[in-house]
Amino acid sequence: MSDANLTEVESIKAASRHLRGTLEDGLNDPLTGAVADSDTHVSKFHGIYQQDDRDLRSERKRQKLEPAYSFMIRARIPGGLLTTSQWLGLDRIATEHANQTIRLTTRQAIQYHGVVKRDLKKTVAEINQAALDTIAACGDVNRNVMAPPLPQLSSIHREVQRQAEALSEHLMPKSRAYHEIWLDGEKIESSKTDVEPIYGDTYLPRKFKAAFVVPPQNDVDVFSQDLGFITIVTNGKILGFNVTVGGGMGMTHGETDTYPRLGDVLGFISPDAVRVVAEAVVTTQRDFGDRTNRKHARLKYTIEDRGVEWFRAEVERRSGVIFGEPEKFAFVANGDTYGWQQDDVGAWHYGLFVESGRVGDFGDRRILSGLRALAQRHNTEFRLTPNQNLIIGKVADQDKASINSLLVEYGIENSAHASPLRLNSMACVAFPTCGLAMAESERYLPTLIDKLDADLKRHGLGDEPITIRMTGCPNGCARPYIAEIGLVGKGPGRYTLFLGAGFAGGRLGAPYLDNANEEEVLAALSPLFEHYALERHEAEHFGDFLVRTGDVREITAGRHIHDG
Ligand code: SRM
Ligand code: SF4
Repeated sequence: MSDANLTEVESIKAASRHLRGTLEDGLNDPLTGAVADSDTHVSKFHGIYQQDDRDLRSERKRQKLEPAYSFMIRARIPGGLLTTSQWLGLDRIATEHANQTIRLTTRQAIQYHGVVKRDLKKTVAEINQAALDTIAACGDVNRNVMAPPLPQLSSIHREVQRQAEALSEHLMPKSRAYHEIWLDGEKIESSKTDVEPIYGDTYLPRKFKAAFVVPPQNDVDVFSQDLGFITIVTNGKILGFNVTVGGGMGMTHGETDTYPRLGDVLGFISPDAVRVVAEAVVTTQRDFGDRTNRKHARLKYTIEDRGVEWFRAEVERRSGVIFGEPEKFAFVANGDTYGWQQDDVGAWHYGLFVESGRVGDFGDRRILSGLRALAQRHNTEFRLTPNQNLIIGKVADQDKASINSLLVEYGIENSAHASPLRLNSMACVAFPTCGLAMAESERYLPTLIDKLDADLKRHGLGDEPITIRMTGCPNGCARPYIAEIGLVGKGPGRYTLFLGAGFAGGRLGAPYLDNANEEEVLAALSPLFEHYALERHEAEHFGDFLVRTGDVREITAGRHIHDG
């Protein structure tokens, strides 16, 4: 492949001297709130995105001011596991340097929004003081490794969490650039002294995502991951993992060669083969992924183009591991579990619903203050979930009552505001911070749910769990293509409606209505709710019903999504 065909980001990575770029100079330039354009790509590998307030964009332009630049910072938290003292550190940073909120993400991590350039270095340093970091939270590398958020529920979950942490560590970039730039680490004179044994000098062609899952809950949406490990348990012990590859959500409206895709099961491996197989998957994608077109650069297209058989053979060759026949598994749901649950050693865990993952104080619903009070009084664990929620973990019997009263006092216990539809909802960030948003998401979905809830109640479906996810653009950050109702932003107030996905994340939804406004979405869904209320089988989920009755086309592979 000639260098001339490579994307601009490839040249930026190559010239960055292992992720240094000219970031330090940019941080020290007081004349602008931004960093150099090329450094906006480099900073992503350090978990940092330059953004500007899109609510203010046109007014600032009119006044001939530079955009209201600030930065989003994402921390890396394998499996979403935090101590309460780490949480208190994160809370302090949100209050002092960001916009007084912490955003729980769809990958069990957290984000800050609104950090201005002069506070960036301090903020990153304080995140590190909380024994966390932001390395590889973004960029063309392996991102936050997900793991089922109830590790205390069994020894299986605890072991899977250990695997996730080890994999996260193994696939971290080895460049010292992060420590030099953000933590005043010792400078390495020549980039040549840095070595990236897994990634090489230009890292991966595109982002890469990995997750572990423990059936029957598919809370991490394992089929949406580039690389997934489905835990196979027999007689209370982990036998090994079925490996999945080639999942991904992003697509572009109107470009039919882009599509969401669910991963394929490659085969079965033993627990000690996780690391070597993961590395072989990553290096195969490193060497064969398309570096000439970022819209075609994810692993899902490498596999789609070359075939699963080819990919399996290549991974086997590189790893020396021969895949066994996949073991049987079954998933029941891709959402979170809520309320109190007790684990195998008697401790309690409370699954707390956090609407769109936004932890802040909103009128009577004071989530930030409530979680602060809780963390100050109780030495528990906080566990971020893959669906933007939080589990208050490892609670002793005698502390349950006090935690219950705090949840009530701060107006945040689940029953205070959550219908089954809302409990199964997710919305991506979108406006005002996301530079790619085409429509509202986090700020709008709650209102739409109010209206849908009213209609569901009218049809006697108020207690029915239905998954609904919204994104402000087709990139799919809230995994909308595997929600029974998926709404994908197309323009201001306009969405493509996807229907018919599986309740457990095993089937993609089909586009049902394009460029629809609220009225059109409600009008399209109401007769489908009515049909569902009248003719569903017992315990049949909405998405399955729509496909069985032919109301919606069944999608058997992502590449067919545009066929209809
Ligand atoms: Fe995402 C880009 C937010 C999970 C697919 N995502 C972005 C950016 C950084 C916009 C940008 O590039 O300028 C968004 C920042 C918004 C903001 O203001 O904060 C953004 N993505 C998010 C989060 C915060 C959504 C949320 O509401 O929680 C999630 C952070 C996860 C984390 O902690 O790491 C988030 N993004 C996802 C997921 C879901 C997942 O990983 O399970 C996906 C779909 C799965 C996938 O990767 O295929 C996802 N984000 C994308 C894409 C499309 C990638 C593609 O292959 O086409 C982009 C755009 C891109 O990469 O060019 C994107
Ligand atoms: Fe932004 Fe689009 Fe992701 Fe939403 S789906 S956060 S609008 S990139």
